[in-house]
Amino acid sequence: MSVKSNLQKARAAYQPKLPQALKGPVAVKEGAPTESVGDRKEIKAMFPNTYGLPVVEFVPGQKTAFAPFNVGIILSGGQAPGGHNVISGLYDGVKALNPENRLYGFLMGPGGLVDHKYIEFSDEIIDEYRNTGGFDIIGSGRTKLEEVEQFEKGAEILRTLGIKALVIIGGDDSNTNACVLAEYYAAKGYGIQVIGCPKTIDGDLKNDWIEASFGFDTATKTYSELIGNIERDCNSARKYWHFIKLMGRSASHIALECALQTQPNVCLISEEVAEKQQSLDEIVSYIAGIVAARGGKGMNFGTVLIPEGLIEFIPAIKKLIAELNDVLATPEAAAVPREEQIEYVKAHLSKDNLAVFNSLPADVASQLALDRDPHGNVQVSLIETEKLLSKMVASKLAKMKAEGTYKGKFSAQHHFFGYEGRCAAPSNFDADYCYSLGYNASRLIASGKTGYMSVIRNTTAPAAEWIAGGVPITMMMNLERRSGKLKPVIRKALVETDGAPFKFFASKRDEWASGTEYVYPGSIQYWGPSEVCDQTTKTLQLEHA
Ligand code: FBP
Repeated sequence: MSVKSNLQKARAAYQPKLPQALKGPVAVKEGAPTESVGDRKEIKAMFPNTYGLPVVEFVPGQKTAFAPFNVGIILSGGQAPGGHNVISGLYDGVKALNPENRLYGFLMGPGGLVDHKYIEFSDEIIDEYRNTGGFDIIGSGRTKLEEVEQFEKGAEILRTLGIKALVIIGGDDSNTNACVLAEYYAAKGYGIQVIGCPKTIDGDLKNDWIEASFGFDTATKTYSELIGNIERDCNSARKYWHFIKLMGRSASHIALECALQTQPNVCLISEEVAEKQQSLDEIVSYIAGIVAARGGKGMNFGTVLIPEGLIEFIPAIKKLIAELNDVLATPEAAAVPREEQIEYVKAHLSKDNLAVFNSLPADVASQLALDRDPHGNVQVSLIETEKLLSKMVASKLAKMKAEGTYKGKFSAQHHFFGYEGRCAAPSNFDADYCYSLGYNASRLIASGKTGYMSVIRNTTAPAAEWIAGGVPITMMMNLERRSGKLKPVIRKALVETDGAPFKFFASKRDEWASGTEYVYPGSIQYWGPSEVCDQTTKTLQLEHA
């Protein structure tokens, strides 16, 4: 990196805040044995060495001398702001335990572990990346670590480098794999610990113990800045309806948080669509109704937020995807040439699902049928739901016009915000939170833990009051159907329609639909009054109010 922006230069000097308990030597306070969130008997049988471990909390302790040890780290899955700070926190944490300790980074995700591609971090490398966005320090990847051969290849390089613990930074799937790896190494008696770290802008890796996955704060603030700017343009020109799709593969936390920050005219929440068993037509009618009502008052403009994963939550399409996943999971399907796959799929779908499949626009249907990520998920970021919906709204309005129930004008603009926020320079919250997660991971390693996720709680309080510790990953698991098989996975946190953030939104949305109540959050600020620079997300505030 040769030329740096002035912000980068100034930001490099920022010293992230740590919870009080991590500022000196720590002692471990252990809770009671834990149980998984579901399918306890089965999960216990699958994880005999890492099941039932206690939740741990770090409290101030006595200074202890540690013999030198080495640690490895992997960035897994989609980028999220703050990843570099997890690494710098871990680096500072292991060096504080013993300056001879070494930290290695495996390149381009879990694949780097298997292929033995790595670097050793130095002060120079770490200092270059402190408080910066992105994962480019070592790169990330979506290779799924699940085969014994991969585990053994990993163990080979970990032994060669004298690594006693591996930290995997990832979302629900990657942390599930971290737990499987921890269990494998424990069962084999390899003496290699594995620690997970909760990352994803999607915000769907959270539960009673994980208050937020890192990156959610910065990404939603970045999208909200952009949405606010669009709203202001929209309210100035008064001639467009802006359809904005927001990343978040499954859960609608990002869309909901952005709605809370910017007060758009419409925000769809996939989980509500599923709960109310809404059809695509009902969703379109809902939006068209709002467009018509505003048009009736001469307001032919507005803003619609659409969660990326919406399509998968529409019950009829959800059923179709579930069957498609099973149909596509067979070796026979894998052998079918790509150009013949649509016909193959059609020949193997049940009658009802085939009817739904045939009713979809051709590009959406082929997107659902063809592309999967390495975890078997539909690549919803490639489906242009914002265009699909606006097209359908336009035809509904044309019909309403013909019937005399709509008199306005409708012209749409489309946007998709995802990549714009995944590598933004971390907000103060993410910079502090991530640094603390990494530093905390070094303490979990030093206390001999494996199969744990690094957790920092009480995050709506000032950083000094944050609670640091670890939660056994098995505690968050249940069995789910993936690629046609029941697998142990971390339960994904979807938006809860009886939760405080959704309830607040639901109490306001009619007002926001009929009026023009836009809020313009502006860009993330790193210096200035605390109420501008250090605010957590509205979601976190409402959940902890
Ligand atoms: P992770 O769950 O791995 O953090 O990634 C989340 C995400 O940003 C989703 O919001 C999005 O659907 C997906 O990654 C896109 O990933 P890719 O760019 O690899 O297609």
